Amino acid sequence: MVDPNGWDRDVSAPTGPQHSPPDSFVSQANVSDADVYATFEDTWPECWERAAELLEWDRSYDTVLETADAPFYRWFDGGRLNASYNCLDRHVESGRKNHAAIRWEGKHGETRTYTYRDLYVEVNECAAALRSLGVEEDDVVTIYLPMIPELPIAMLACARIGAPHSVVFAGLSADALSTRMDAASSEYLLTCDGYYRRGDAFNQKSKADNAVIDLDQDVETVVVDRLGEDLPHVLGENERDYHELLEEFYGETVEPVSRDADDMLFVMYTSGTTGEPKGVVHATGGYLTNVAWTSHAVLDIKPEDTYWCAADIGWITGHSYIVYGPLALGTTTVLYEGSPDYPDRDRLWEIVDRNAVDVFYTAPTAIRAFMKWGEEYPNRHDLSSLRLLGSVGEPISPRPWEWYHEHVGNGDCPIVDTWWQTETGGIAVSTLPGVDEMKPGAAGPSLPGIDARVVGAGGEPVEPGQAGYLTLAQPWPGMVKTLYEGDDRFVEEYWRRFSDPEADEWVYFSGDAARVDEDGYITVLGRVDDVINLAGHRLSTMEIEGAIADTDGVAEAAVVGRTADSSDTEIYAYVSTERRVDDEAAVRSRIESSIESAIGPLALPEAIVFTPELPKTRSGKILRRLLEDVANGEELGDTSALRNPEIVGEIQSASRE
Ligand code: 6R9
Repeated sequence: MVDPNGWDRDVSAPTGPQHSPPDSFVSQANVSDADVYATFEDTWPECWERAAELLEWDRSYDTVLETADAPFYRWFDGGRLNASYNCLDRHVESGRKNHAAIRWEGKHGETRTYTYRDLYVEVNECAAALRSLGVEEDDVVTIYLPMIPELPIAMLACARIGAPHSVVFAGLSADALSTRMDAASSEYLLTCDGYYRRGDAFNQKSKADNAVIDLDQDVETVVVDRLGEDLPHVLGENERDYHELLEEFYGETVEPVSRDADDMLFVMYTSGTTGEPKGVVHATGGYLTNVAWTSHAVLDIKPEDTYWCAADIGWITGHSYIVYGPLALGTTTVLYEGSPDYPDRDRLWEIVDRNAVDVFYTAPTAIRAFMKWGEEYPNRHDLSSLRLLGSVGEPISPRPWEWYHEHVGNGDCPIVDTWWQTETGGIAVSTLPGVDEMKPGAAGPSLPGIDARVVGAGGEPVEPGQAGYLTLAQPWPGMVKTLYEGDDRFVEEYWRRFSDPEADEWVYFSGDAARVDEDGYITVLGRVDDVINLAGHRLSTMEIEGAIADTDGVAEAAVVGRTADSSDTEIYAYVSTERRVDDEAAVRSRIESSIESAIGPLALPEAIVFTPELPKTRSGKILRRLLEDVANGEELGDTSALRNPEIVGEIQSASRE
């Protein structure tokens, strides 16, 4: 683990002027009473009942928080509910059946709108279809689909019948898919023939086929025909066409299965500190409560809004804030299939304009790209429908923050810089847009009911301005329930570092470094473990190193992130080969194809630097920290702990080539 005090380089301290939310925003905000912080603190954990009231429960819970098996907390113990019922049926029943639920923006010009009734009908048919294939309650269904309506439909169909879903990002490789299906013993797969990216047709089915071949279990596959004539495909044994299958269940309805609050809603694989992805398990009651509440209190979503989170459903942001949060509140959620710069760099603003989007939520990597492209693109469109902007996934430094505020928000939309993780399920640190001042560069205080603390190596609180480790000192409803691989790894990964099990005191460690100011505003600095945050994708350095080490001729590899000038993080790979390499280009391309097939193209390094040796401590540990400083062009600290200090100069000059 890294000392967080070396991390100040990545995010400049908040320097910009503070901004207050405009009165026009405050007066209409879902939450605008500053007392909410004190009330939640005084009444914790019962305060979370206020959030649970946003849902409809089949049976109300007996206890808000059951701590007997900490850190295996049970939220809303004894309660029962169904997530698909909460996202669909209750809106249909309350006279809002013709309200738009999903507005899909496909490849240029292609759009589809699903009312709540439409969505209800197709989710029911899909649920009936899944049952007919043999899916039972608690069977894990893997969904490997791009941003098409069938993706949230399949998720809600799973939720309806109590089958946890495991959505695998469509851009991941066949190997990555089969690893995840294997880990979850998943025997059902929903995928498609292919999808469009920047106007080109990509084959998805061939990746899915290769994944299934690798598995020991038999798999039933359902294939959505997305590309039609653009990419003809044939169906094999155990494969069904999605639309043909659904036709067999035309108009059929399926009673939503009442799930225990603690029953698993889904598993989401994410990168951890080892090469093995972690299966983060979320429970139905706590997760749905948490995402509905934060959608209401932080994203300020109203049922009559058109809301757009421009993320991919294949990651947690899309699960929580494209699908479950907004649909639980009965709003219209926009689903966008394409890229931000195709056919032109004003594509997103054109969609905001045409749909009169009220709330827009995206990632700093996108905001930095918009800034680079220039204000002429947002200026081409009427963005006056926007009321609130959000940012998630990485630290956002003051300059892009101000640009976003001025050129997208016209200077009068509050911005919420929301810190959270796959494991937190929902937003944990952010300003409340109807209550708090904004400080560009700082995410904000802990949300009401959350206790985020920045601590030193011994768990003691750090002084304001000092860097430390970001922890959550109290449980919260959206918290990871356990890891699919097992309870031991769950305790090890998140709780061991700062807890005192003897005293039954449990503190969650996020893996991030942060700083806190006098007002309790937290600036997140970045990961202190072996996870790289790359344009909103969480990647494990160990996983990439593993893929490189699998390449013929490679002896060892170390992968680090480079984040110069608060710009996008890039992957730098330092590689030593088994023997002298005459044809570096050939090894380089073998390394690249190994990474592509193990993880996917998103994990390809920006630079692969060959070196005769990697810098190592006397005990033989690779000093990644030092390589990180080399990649970032930092001053190198003390290299005396190295067994081979002479290698450093060589690596530095090779890095500059
Ligand atoms: C939601 C999501 C989690 C990691 C997290 C942190 C980084 C997320 C951030 C942020 C600074 C923010 N992160 N939001 N860093 N400011 N507002 O991104 O989940 O993919 O699990 O990544 O992302 O490093 O630990 P996930």
